Amino acid sequence: METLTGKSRIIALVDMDCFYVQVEERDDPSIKGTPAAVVQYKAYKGGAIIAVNYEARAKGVSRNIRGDEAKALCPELTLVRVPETRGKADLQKYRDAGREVIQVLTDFSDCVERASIDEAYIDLTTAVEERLNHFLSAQGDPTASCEQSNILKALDKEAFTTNFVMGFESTTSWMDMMTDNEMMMPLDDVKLAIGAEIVGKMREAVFQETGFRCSAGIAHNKVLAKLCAGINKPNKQTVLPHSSVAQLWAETKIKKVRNLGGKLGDFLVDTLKCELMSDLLKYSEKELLNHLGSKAGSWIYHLARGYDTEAVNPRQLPKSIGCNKNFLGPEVLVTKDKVKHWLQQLAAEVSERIQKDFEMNNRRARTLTLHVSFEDKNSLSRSCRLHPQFNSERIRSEVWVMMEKLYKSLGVLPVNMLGLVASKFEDEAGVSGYSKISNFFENCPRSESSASTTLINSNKIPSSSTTFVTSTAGTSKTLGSSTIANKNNIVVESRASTTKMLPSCSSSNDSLDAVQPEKTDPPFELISTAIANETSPHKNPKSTRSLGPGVESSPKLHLTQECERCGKQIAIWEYVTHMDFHVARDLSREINGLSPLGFDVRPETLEDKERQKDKINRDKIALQSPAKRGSKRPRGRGGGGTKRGRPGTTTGSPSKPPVKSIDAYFIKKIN
Ligand code: TTP
Repeated sequence: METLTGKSRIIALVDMDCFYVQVEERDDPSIKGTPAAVVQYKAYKGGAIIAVNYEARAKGVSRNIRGDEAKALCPELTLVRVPETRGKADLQKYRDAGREVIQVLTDFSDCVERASIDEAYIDLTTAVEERLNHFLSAQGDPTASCEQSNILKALDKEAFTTNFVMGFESTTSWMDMMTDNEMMMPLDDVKLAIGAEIVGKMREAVFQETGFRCSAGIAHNKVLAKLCAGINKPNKQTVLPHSSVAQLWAETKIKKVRNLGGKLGDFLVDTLKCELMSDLLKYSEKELLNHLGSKAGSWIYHLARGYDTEAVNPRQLPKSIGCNKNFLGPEVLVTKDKVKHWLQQLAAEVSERIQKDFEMNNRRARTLTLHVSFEDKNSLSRSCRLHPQFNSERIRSEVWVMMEKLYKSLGVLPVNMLGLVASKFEDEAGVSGYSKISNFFENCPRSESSASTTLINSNKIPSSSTTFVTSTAGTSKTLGSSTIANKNNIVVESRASTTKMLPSCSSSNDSLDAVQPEKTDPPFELISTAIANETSPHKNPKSTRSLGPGVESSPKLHLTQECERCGKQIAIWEYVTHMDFHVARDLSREINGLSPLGFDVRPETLEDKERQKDKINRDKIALQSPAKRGSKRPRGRGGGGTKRGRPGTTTGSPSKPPVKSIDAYFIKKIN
């Protein structure tokens, strides 16, 4: 039942207010309180505005205009330019600032998912339950509902000064309503109130620790928490009791909802004629299943009623480190020399950042992916293994080797985007699925230079792809692949030679690491088809037929591996190809300004949920690995090792028991 309702979870989404401007204001306090905006590349019409503070917004300044126009609108406006290194925007200080915030959030829950450079989901369920039990056991009979009103009265009112409750005039009227109807008081709402108290403390701690203000949403799932966070800004938080979902949905356009910004949302709007989320209620579950298939249909049916079960995946580090550079109009790169120059700049940036990441997090990227977009709108990516002893020089030459190979097969085409992404991180200690699985292949030769190429059209994802695989004693080879090349179809040309499995996958991203704001949705139907065609040995008999002797008939060797992107069990010899597909799809979305997160990651069945839980547990264990515990993490301003005194935390010990930390924030109340 809980699977369907999902009301017992308390999820928060914390979103920093006008983040880049706040970072600049902290660097230069003289601009605080005055209109300010951050621009990138000031040369053309005063630069592209990428962040605007609320003082400037009040004067009509927005991201849609350029710096010069903004100045005309608001002459007192300060325009701060993003630093540039090697001829391109250098976002490192914003990334570091985002890390500082995440660090504070992890004091409150060990289930924090960094969702973008300035946003994170926090599963507060355990923290709330522990606080609830603390109150109940301190007050006698834990089942008596009358005790619940005492809990509400005991909450720290100071934590609610910037709190709003959807559907209620004020937080007080919500709480009064609950205490006046003690017998009817939904425990879920009491939990939300406790969650809101924790979030109030958490936002204050973020301010005390970093100097940054943020807003938050508190609800029973990620979709609702995300929407709520945007309702009252800046420096406010909004709670959504389940009873107010109908009100929210009556005001919410479908395309604004997380994961509905893309094709699935288009289908609901254009074909099912639903503009608002509440319009979806006119369809029965059966009708939605008929229109959308079981997975999307069921998800939409439940979401329309305010239910969603997607887990918060504890992840504080980006899955990939990458950067890119666009060359538009007259800047398009037409010569090899120019491409080489820019690739060297990108390689230098990536190697600097992965080196820093290694020092801070004790993990190494194992895959390097080159993304190239051509003027004719085609895009292409090529990956290679990163040598464990990577250095800047080595990366530069690897990148150029990949580019040369592309030139060899395609000729010299004008390039309008170059991107470089390091991904598939492994803990230095080697505690990873990779090392465990690779034990099955101990005797196999490994190729450090195995590479695969994926060429995609910028507007589509693979509609079909057939890969022919052979496998001998654990070594798998892709012998060839079908390729379809035209303007509307993507070419997936898999040329991997000797492959080995990797447990993780890359999600390429320009400036925001792998954690982009989730603005929109991937093309749902196409993705499903592509995954089905491309990855399942059951659905693609060609793959299984061509396996070497003994491989298919040895189920005990666990010859499938769960894809951490879509949760499917993938034949291990197809894992690399499968991951290439995800990379290609991510790139396609990125180019279209979409989220790298896929609808296909949504847990749907109980089995999916169990898998998700297992994964969370595994992730938690991984997070507590000795390598991680010993790693250095940024603290305080500037991301250095210094740390200000905080209640309940121990200097130099990044893995703290979260509850102990939380208790410290409530110390006066508890004692
Ligand atoms: P947002 O969270 O979208 O916005 P914001 O933090 O500036 O403002 P708000 O208070 O409304 O949340 O983006 C976070 C940062 O990401 C933003 O400060 C700058 C950067 N960014 C870009 O570089 N380009 C973009 O197109 C957007 C939307 C954001």
